Parts: sequence; structure tokens; C-alpha cells
Amino acid sequence: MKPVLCEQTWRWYGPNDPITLADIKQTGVTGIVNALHHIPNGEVWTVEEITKRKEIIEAAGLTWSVVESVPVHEHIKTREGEFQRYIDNYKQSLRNLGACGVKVVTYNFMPVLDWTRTDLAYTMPDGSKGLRFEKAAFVAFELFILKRPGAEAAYTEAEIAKAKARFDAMSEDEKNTLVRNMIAGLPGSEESFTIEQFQQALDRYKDIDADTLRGNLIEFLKEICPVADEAGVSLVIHADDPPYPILGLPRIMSTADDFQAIIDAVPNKSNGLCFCTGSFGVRADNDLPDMMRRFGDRINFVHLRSTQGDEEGNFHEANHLEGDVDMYGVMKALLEVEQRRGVSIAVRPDHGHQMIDDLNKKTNPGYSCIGRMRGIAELRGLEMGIAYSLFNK
Ligand code: DNO
Repeated sequence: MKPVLCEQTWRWYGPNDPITLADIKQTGVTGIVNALHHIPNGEVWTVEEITKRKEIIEAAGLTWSVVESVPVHEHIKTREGEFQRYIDNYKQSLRNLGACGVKVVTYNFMPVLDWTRTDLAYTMPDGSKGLRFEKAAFVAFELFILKRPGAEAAYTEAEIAKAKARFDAMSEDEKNTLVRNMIAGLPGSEESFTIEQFQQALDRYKDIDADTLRGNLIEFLKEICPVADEAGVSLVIHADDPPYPILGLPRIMSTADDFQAIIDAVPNKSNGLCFCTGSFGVRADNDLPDMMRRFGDRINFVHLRSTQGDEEGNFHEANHLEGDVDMYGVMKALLEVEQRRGVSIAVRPDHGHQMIDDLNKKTNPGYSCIGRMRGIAELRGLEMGIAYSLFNK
């Protein structure tokens, strides 16, 4: 029997993405990961809008396999204001997606910001450009630009001194770029802020610690999982990126224990995980192949990428088969899960370097064509090699 392989997918930002569906078709993937970014956060995704998008994708000979993401409104995370209306809308979007045959829905529960990087064009030794989280620049933003009250307490004197020196050496242009990278919304984030709005958004979490935030996630899941079960939809939560508290905000999806806590509280079948190796992989205490095996029954979407970190807390995005992530171990564990379950799990090459012709184009940071194509090509080879040597019976 031939081994069960992954479903290869690609994130497409919709009709405005500089990479077209015709381009994507040539990468060899079959599935599209997409969201209706034009629908305001919190509003219902109607059958009509979902169908329109689905038809565009199918006309290119591709399948809309995964939604990334149906965003979770801040009021749901803080359980204030109109949270009940937003939860009801979320349920309706899940029903509508299920009815249209789009069955995997990604979301995250990171307060205020989705993913965070300080540098979107970090030059790699080979001349390509990648995304980077530089600790000193991040601390400089928090202490000397945002001036978040009480932030010093989170850092050592040495970290503060390094950040000060970094800040003093920055040109105005560099400062503006840093601010933009931090708060203007990376691709896929549904929010962007001015500095004042950003501090106000952080202030809304003043009285929300990790336990409270986790409680709010659990309340949300208790309401939406039964609806997802009925609609045949798998919900998959994305890991925190980076996977630790930042800016005084609580984080609750950074480790295996974090995911265990929500499946213990809400064991519904639809309560699943988007296993992002790049996000979880920034913590050395996350054993990725082990997590893949342990949560394999609930992993219904996988982001494959690697990061390279250092002892100061800086990290940048490495080539997909290099860096700190044990990609061989993850892929082998993923294939074991797929053989056991008898299902193909959707995977996408996550991020990629801006390289070759992409360097002269305007691309969504992390989502250029050639870098991700290098990623999927390498991952596909790794998968094929492992699958045919171990599981071709
Ligand atoms: C970044 C992405 C995230 C992810 C969301 C899921 O490249 O992996 O923005 O889509 O966190 O809700």
C-alpha cells in the first residue's frame, strides 16, 4: 500500500495577493489556505461570500482546504462589550463554512497582536532576506518609543542598557520602520494601530492574567466547539508567536501543557491544533516530534518552518530544513500520525526568504513566492524520502 502523504497547501491572501492562483498552481501544491480579509473582524462570513471565493479558487484547479483565519474579536478575548454577539457571529461563520465544504478553520488567541517581528528584511549570509525578532530592538520599542508604564520590570539592567544603546544608534527612518513592523499589522493580522491606540489596546488587558485569558478561551470554545462538531469543522488554534509573554500581555498557547489544558477543559472532537513548528520551535523546552505524536489526533493543519535563535533571545527564520527545528523528526512523526489515522493532513510551507526575483518585487513579508517554493520543494523531498523508506508496504 502506498503511504498516506500530506496535503500540500499554500497561503494565498486573496485577489490582491501579488502571487496569483496561476502562480501557485505551478508550485505543485493542491490546496489553498485563505481568508476573507475584506470582512470586518467580528462580522459573519456569509454563504454568498464564501461561495464566491471558493469558486475563484476552484476555477484555478485548486481546492480551498483551510481557512486562516477566522479572526477572534478582541471583545471575545477580554469578554467585554459585545462579546456575545461576536461569538454568535463566529458560530454562524462556522456553520456557513461547513455548509460550503471548507472544513478546517485556523484562529489564534493572542491578545492585541498576532505575530511579532522587529525586522522584515534581515539579510542572510546568502543575500536573501528573512524575518527576524531582535531582542534589543524590541525592548527599545517598548521602553523608549511606546514607553509602556512598568515595562522595565520585565528586563535585566543589561538588557535595558543594550536596548538603550540600540535605540540611541537608530536613525529616524529605522525608528519609523520598527514602529511600523511592530504595530501596523503583519500580513494576516487583522488589526493595526497608532502608538496611542496601541497603548490603549494593551491597557484593556490590565486586569487579565494568563488564567483569566485561558478561562475566556475555554468559555469561547465551550460555545463554538459543539457548533463546529455539528458542522463537521475542525478548529485549529495557532501557537503564540513568539511563544512567551510580551508587552505585559498574557500568553496561553506556547507549550504542550497549554494545549493540554484546553483539550482537558473542552474535549470536543473539533477542538484541534494548528501545529506551527516555527512558533513552538522558538522554545527549547518544546519537543516538537514528541508534541506531534502526543497531539497527533488533534493536529489538523501544520505550518512547517524553522527558526535559528541565540542565548539573548534573538531569532530569525532559517531555511526550512536548517535552524533549531528538528524537521526530520517532525516530518517522521507527522507521517506516523497520518499512517495511523489514515488521513492526509494539510501542511503549508510557512514563511520563506525573499530571494532571487522576489527581491525586486513587493511581497507580503514572509510570503514571497520563491522562498516558499524552495521551502515546499525541500519539505516535499524530505517527506517522500521518509515515507517511501519507512511506510511503503
Ligand atoms: C503568520 C501566521 C499567523 C497565523 C495566525 C493564525 O505568518 O502564521 O498570522 O495566521 O496567528 O490565526
